[in-house]
Amino acid sequence: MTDSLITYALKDKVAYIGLNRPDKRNAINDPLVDALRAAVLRAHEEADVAVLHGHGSNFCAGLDLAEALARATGQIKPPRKRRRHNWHEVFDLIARGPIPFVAALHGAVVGGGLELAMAAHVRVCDESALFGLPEGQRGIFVGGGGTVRIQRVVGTTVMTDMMLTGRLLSPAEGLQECIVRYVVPEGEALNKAGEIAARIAKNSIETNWMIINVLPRIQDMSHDDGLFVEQLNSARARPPEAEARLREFVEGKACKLQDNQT
Ligand code: 1HE
Repeated sequence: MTDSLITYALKDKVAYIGLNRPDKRNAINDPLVDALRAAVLRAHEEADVAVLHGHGSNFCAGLDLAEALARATGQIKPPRKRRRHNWHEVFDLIARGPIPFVAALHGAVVGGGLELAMAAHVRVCDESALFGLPEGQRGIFVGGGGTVRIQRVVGTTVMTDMMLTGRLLSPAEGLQECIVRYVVPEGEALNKAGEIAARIAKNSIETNWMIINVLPRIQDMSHDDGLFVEQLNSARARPPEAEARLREFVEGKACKLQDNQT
């Protein structure tokens, strides 16, 4: 599927979803969010892992500021009834859906673009990446789940600094703050993300689901509740796929952990 705003390709069990509005630096407007939702739901159905990337020289310049201005000046009418913010809905489909997402980042990864990236489970960037939250300069506030998702990863101090100063973080700083886990030479982020996705696709689908759905929920729980939920899930993880995988190891047919090095 290639529509004007989002590209979609399925390779083996990995769906590649590309933001495709390079002339506007992949800024996110409502039609792009709608197209992203359709692509994510399609990947949920037919892929075991997805890679999120941006076409052109940037991953994403965040909220479409022209659309935001049109909304602020009443050229775009607000909906008659309140409903869930469409970014929250779509980013949560990524973050808490049935399959892991790997983000391949380069160029500007700012504002809502950073919020989108942080909805992915593994993030890779190349040396051209710059991470920022320039909402203060634009007179707006984060609205794509950043207060929850970004703040939990980088902490209040770093996020407050990013928002108050609008300073752009380098790939090395991104690594230090766990915004990304891998930094690769310029132009290599998509390849690396594809490699990581292919590896994740070899895992049990059930364990992948638990990793991305149980871990963030336990993070919000008390110690006691967390251990309880862990027990429920580890008990559930056994048959039937686990049995086959455990047997494979016991019979010496499983791949060695040394093969996992990147
Ligand atoms: C845009 C946008 C956009 C570019 N909305 N149109 N985001 C920002 O504050 C980032 C704003 N963008 C930039 O700072 C720069 O564009 C970039 C550093 C990303 C790239 O610079 P550059 O020199 O490669 O491109 P450019 O010349 O600035 O922009 C090219 C075109 O993209 C130009 O349009 P044109 O018709 O004049 O060619 C720009 O207007 C357009 N463009 N970025 C709309 N963001 C739900 S809360 C989330 C809150 C936020 O996301 S705040 C962060 C907003």
